[in-house]
Amino acid sequence: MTLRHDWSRNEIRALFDLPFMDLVFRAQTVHRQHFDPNAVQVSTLLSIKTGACPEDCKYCSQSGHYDTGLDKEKLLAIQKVIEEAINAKEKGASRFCMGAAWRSPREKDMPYVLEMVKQVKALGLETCMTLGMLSAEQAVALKEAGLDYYNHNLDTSPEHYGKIITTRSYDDRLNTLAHVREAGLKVCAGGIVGLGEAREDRIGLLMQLANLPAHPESVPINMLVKIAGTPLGDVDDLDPFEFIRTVAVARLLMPESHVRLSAGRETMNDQMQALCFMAGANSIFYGEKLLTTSNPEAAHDRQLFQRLGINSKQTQDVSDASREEAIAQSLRQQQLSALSRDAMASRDTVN
Ligand code: SAM
Ligand code: DTB
Ligand code: SF4
Repeated sequence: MTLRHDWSRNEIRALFDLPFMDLVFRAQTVHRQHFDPNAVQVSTLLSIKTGACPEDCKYCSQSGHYDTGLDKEKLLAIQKVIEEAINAKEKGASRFCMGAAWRSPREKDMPYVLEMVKQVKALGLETCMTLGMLSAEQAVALKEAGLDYYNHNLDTSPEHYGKIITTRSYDDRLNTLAHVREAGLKVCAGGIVGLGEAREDRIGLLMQLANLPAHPESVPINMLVKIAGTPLGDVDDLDPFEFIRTVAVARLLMPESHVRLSAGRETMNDQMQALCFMAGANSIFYGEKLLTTSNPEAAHDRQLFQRLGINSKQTQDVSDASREEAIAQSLRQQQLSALSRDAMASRDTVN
C-alpha cells in the first residue's frame, strides 16, 4: 500500500463521520495489514528539567505564565537520569523519553543532554527527547550522540493554535520537525485533544500530520490532562468516543506509524483503552509518572496487557530469558562454590 500525503479535509471529515463500528473496523483492518495487532510498544518518560517554562501553552503545568503549584527543578544530574533509565528498562520499557520544559535548549545545556543520550543508549534502550524547538545543528548533534526519536507536537490545528499558544508559531513547530527529519532522526509528532477544540480542529491536526513530507514514525494522541491554575483547567470533557475516533482516523491516515495512546490514560477505564487498541493505537507511556502528572500503575498496565493478550509473546520471551538467566546464574554460583570448596580442601591438605 502506498502512503498518502495528500489527504483532503473532506476525506478526513468523511472518516470521522462514519458510524463508530465501521470506523473502528476499518482502522483495525488497516492496522492488521501493517502491525501485529497484539503488540504494543512501551516507553517510559522522565522530566529532566521541570517547570518555569517561558512558553504560554494554555494546557501545561510547566508554563511559567500560570500558577499551578508545581515544584520546579533544574536540569537533572546525568547519574540520576541513568538510574531512572535502568529502572525503566528493568520494568520492561523499550524506549526512554526525556523531556525538558524549555522553549529550546541553550548551547550550554547541549553537552549534558548529549551525554544523557549516549549513556541511556549504552544501556540498550531506544532514546527519545523532547526539548522544545531545535536548530538544524542541534538536531544533527543529537543524532550523532545516538538519539533515535525526537518528540515535538503540533498540538492542534493551525486554526485553533492561536487560542492555545502565542509564544511560538505553528511554522516554528514545522521548522523544528523539518530539522529533526533532515538530521535523520525518527519523528514523534502528534497533538492533544480535549482542549475545547471543534471536530474540524481534530481534522485539521491530523491533516497536517498526515500531509507532512513523511509521516511521523510515532504519533502521540494526548487527551488533555486538566491542570488547575491553567486557562484550560476546567474545560469541558471530550466525548470518549470522539477520542477513539481520533485514534482510528490517525491509524487510517498514517497506516505505518505507531499511534501512541499518550497522556490522559488515567481518566480512561480499561474498556476504553482496549477500544483505543482496537482502533489502532499501538504504543503507550508506561510507568507511574508522565512528565509532571500521574499515569496508571505499571502493575495495572501489565495486568491489562495480560487480560487482553497484548505482548504475551514478548512477556513470554522475557520470562523465558530471565528464567534461563536465573538458571545460568545459579549454575555459575554452584561452580564457584565447588571451586572454593576444592581450594579450601587443598589448603587443608597442604596445612
Ligand atoms: N517543552 C517541550 C515542548 O513543548 O516542545 C517538551 C515537553 S512538552 C510537555 C511535550 C508535549 O506534551 C506538549 O507538546 C503537549 O502536546 C503534551 N502535553 C503537555 N501538557 C499536557 C497536558 N496537560 N495534557 C496533555 N498533553 C500535554
Ligand atoms: C507527548 O505527546 N506526551 C508526553 C510526551 N509527548 C512528552 C507528555 C505528556 C505530558 C502530560 C502532562 C504532564 O505530565 O506534565
Ligand atoms: Fe513549556 Fe513544553 Fe509546557 Fe509548552 S508544553 S509550556 S513549551 S513545557
